[in-house]
Order: sequence, then C-alpha cells, then structure tokens
Amino acid sequence: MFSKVLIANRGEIALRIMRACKELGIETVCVYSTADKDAPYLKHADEAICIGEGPAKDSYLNISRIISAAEVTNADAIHPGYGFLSERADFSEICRSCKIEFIGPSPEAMGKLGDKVEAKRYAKAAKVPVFPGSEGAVEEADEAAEIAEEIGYPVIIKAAAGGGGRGMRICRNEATLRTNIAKAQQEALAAFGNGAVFIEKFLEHARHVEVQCIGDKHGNAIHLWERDCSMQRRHQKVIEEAPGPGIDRKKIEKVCEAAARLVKSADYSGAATVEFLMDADQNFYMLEVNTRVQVEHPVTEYITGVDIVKTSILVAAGEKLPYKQKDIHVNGHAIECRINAEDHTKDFMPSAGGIETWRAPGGLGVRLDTHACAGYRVPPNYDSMIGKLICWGEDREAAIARTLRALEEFEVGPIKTTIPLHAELMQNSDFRKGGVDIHYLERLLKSASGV
Ligand code: MV4
Repeated sequence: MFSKVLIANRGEIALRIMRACKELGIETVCVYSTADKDAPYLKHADEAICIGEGPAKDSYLNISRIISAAEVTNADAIHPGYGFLSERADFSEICRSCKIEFIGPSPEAMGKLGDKVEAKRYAKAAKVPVFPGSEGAVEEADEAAEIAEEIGYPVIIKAAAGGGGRGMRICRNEATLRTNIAKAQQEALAAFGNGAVFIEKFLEHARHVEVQCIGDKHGNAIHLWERDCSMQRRHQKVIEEAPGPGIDRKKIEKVCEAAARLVKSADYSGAATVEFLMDADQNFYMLEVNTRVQVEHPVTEYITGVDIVKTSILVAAGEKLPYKQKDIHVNGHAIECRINAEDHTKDFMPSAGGIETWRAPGGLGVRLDTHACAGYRVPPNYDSMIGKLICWGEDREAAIARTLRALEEFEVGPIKTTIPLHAELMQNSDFRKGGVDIHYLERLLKSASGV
C-alpha cells in the first residue's frame, strides 16, 4: 500500500480524498494555489505545498510543479480528483515515467476510452449499445451526407476530443450537414488540437443515465449500477440521483453489465463512468466514458455501500477489487444537490466572497461533502461549486422529503447559493414524478423568467 499520496486538486474533492487516505492509514500531501492558501481544508492534510498562483494553468494544471511537489515530499502516488489533470493521458504517462503511481487508469486505457471515436469502437465490440452513425471519424461532406441518408436526419456532428457539449452541431438536413462538416473539423482542431469529428443520429428528448464502473489491474471490472443526471443546465449537472427513477431493472441490468464489459475490455483500472442517453422507450445509447471519479459518486456510494474513492486507491496500489458483481446490491435511493455559489435569480451569476453564516444540515441519511464553513472565502478563480448535499432514503419519496428537510436547515450567507433553487426543485411536481429530460431545467428557468 502507498505510504503517502499527493492530492493534485482542491476544495471538496481534495478533502474527500484526504478522508479516504486517512482511513487507509496513508499520509497526505495537498497542493494549493495562492488563491487557496488560507483555505481551512488544507489543515486536514499532513503536508500542504504551494505550487503557484491562482490561475489554474499556473498551479492545478501545471504538471512540472505538481511532479516536483510529489518528488520533494516523497509521495508514492498522485490522486488527480476530477477536472484539472484527471483525464490527461500525458499526465498519467509522466507520473509513470517518474515512478509515481497515478491513481486512475493507465495512459493506454485512458487513450482507449477517453477518446470518443475509440470508445465507440470498443463499445461496439463489447456489445454496448451506441447511436447509429459513422464508423470512426468522417473526413468529407460527401461521406457524411451518405451516412446521414442511411441513418436519417436529424444528425449530430461531434468532436472526437470534445466534451461537456463543446464542439457539437445538430444538422436537420443535408445542406446544413455539408456546410458544417469542415467548420466542425476546423473548430475541433483549434479547440482540442484534434480535428477528428464523427456523426451520429441525434436524439431530441432523452434522459442522461450513467453507469459507475470500477476495474482493477488483474482484469476484473464491475458496475455499481446507474445514476440519473438529467437535471442540468448548460451541461452542468444540478441534481443527480441513484437509482434512475422508473427505469426497468431488467433492462438497466443488461446495460450496466455491458458497461462493465467495456471497462474490462480496455484493461482499465480505477473508477470509470459510462454515459448513456435513454429515450422514451428506455432504449440506451452510449455517449462517452469519463475516465475519473465524478462529482456525483456519493449517490452511488450511498445506495451500494461501496467507498469508490477508497477502492480506487486500493486498485491503484495493485490490490484486487474487494467485491464481486454479485456482492453489489441497490439499497434505497440517494439524491445529490450541487451547492454552487451562484445567484440563480440573476442568470446564475457567480457569488464569490466571504461566508459569514454557515449552518450545516445533519441527521440520519444526510451527507454534506464540502470544504466550506463560516469564515471561508470563496475564491473567484475556480468552479463555483462549494459543496454537495447528498441524502438517502428507503425509497425516492423518502429521499426527496429528507433532501427538502436538509435544505431547509441549511443556511448560508451573505453569498448567494443554489440552496433555494434546490428547495424549489424538491417541491416541483414534475421532478417528484421522476423522469424529467435533459432539457427540462432550461425550459423551467426560461418560463420562470417570463421570456
Ligand atoms: C447527444 C444528444 C442527442 N443525440 N448525442 C451533450 C454533451 C455530450 N456529452 C453529449 N451531448 C449530447 N449528445 C446524440 N446522438 C444530446 C446531447 C445533449 C446532452 C446530453 C447529456 C446531458 C445534457 C445534454 C444537453 C444537451 C444535449
């Protein structure tokens, strides 16, 4: 097992990783930028080391500074968390060449599943359902038009290296498709350094359902069932829950098994999430694979009892997965609300600054993953998420009631947060019915603003 792990991240996920390490008897080094220098979560690390200025490129994205920090502190491994360097195959590779274990997939496995075109190839081979579309990248407009004719319009052009909704173009007819192919290639090259694009059938109304998987270095991979993350705005998830409301359990079991097969086929070790869109008839189509631990992992931890962060550290150290698929059962329901320092009544304007009031909720079935507290200053440099409220209930209705109760206990000021938005959503009749689609929240916000 590792003696010391360096955490190449900040905020709530840095704290989450420190907690897992502590329970495993592993010492921690947490890196920080000058914008985070007074953050109280750093006190939970055995060592904290400044790696540069506030802008992420000068600190949390600066590979040589992070590697130097690991070397001077004698860390055996680096946990990248999510965001920042977590999905960079080059970083995983540099860690390997410096003889520091990267807690996550090998650069090879990341190359196979992190690239959308490659991942789709592996998915087909593993019998994971995907959208009909091009076999690999498309080069020219004629080729694209031919494929679109076959699968039918509308189609969507996506960048192989894109993500988070960037580099996508919906085409409803041949003329639009033809003019957009070259544009999409140029844009992808400029934005991602990779001009490869592919096309697939575009699905208008869908739910976002993703499958948590985890693999080890001995060829084992299992799934930890699914999450529904349909409540989102501008590709930022707002609420996540597990299991997916109203989903046929026999059907989702097949999809989850296929996701685990995909992870296994890539010789993947560590946590991975296989994302799907689900249509109104509960057909599933894979979108992409996230090759890291995700923000919303706690809802899965709640319903399965598996500590995903701890397990990812164990498998990185070479241990076998401590679970077989048959050991993984769904128990109850969990909901996560992302608490952002934003004013949702002012178009989600960021609300950085000092926190004076912080009254945290608690009680049975309530988990608050946060680095914030009274006296904490939210720096303007990073993502506005300051915490996650995760509540468990015996069933979905109980989980919603508990989430609303916890939100009502939760007081934060004077900065604005998304707590009031979540309290509204917990009382929204469409959300309570279950099964809202990926466009629901944007439609709701538009109608509320009277546009
Ligand atoms: C799609 C799609 C419809 N059809 N692909 C958006 C982010 C990227 N991960 C994939 N995305 C989509 N791909 C096909 N073939 C609709 C979306 C999409 C979406 C997906 C998940 C969550 C929110 C979304 C919001 C808008 C569009």
